[in-house]
Amino acid sequence: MSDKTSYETLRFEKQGTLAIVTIDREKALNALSSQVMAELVALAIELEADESVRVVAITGAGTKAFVAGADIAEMQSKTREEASTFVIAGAKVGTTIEASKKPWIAAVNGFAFGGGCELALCCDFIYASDNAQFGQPEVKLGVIPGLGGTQRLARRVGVAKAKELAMTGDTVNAQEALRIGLADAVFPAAELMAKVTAVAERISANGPHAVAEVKRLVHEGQSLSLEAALAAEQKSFAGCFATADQKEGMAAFLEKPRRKANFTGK
Ligand code: CO8
Repeated sequence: MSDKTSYETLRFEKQGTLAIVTIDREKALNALSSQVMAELVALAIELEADESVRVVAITGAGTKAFVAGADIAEMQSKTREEASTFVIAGAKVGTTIEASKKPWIAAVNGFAFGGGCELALCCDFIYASDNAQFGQPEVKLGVIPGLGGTQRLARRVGVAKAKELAMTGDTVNAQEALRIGLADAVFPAAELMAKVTAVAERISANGPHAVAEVKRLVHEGQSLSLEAALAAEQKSFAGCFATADQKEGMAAFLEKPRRKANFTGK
């Protein structure tokens, strides 16, 4: 695993089985430049290959912003073709996180606007600090959300609420985000990373193959019929019985005295 010097716009650290990725452009409120997006994909691929990492959290440097959007200064002069390249680079970040076998938690520690809100939506769930704010203000700039704000947001908060947010560009605070299902939990800012670490530890104690399958099935099921999605779940359930983790998990439960399972992800 490379160290933080490999990346100019990101920092990361490992706390046990949790990798914490920090977008590190505090002066620009951690805006997503092409460089940030390329580095995020490269780091995500590195973390995927690292068996000691079971959960990834992503957050923003400083106390003000998670990510205040895609980099407006970089986008301003783009041609249609250049904008297409830019948005495809953003899409790659989203699909890399979604295709990861590891849970990604968005630790939203401030503004999550535009591409920042959309980046959080690519993660498996969103924990927010009580000073967080969410919004899709792209229409105020004469553009639309391009990293899933018309799609992942609608799937998460419903069609009408997504339209309302993306048409008005209004922002919502953490409590409202919680109420509409955009944030999954809200904590005092000082406690956010401790809560993320705690949930990551609970997930890391579980069978990695099973956790990865939950992620894959829920994600893929969004674009399948219920019948097809349930069939995929049944196939995956049976497949678990060909893993060492199933043998270990059930043996550990049934042993007297009962013991904690020691999962290997095999
Ligand atoms: N891009 C570039 N720089 C930014 C961005 C941004 N999105 N947001 C803030 N900054 C910079 C400011 O320009 C400023 O820089 P400087 O000090 O050099 O002038 C610095 O960060 C601090 O910002 P402010 O002075 O504006 O700080 P405030 O506390 O007054 O305001 C706000 C904070 C409310 C967050 C304000 O900065 C703001 O409104 N930012 C823009 C929010 C926005 O419109 N986001 C959407 C951008 S478009 C987008 O995300 C498209 C997504 C789809 C792209 C698909 C590919 C990824």
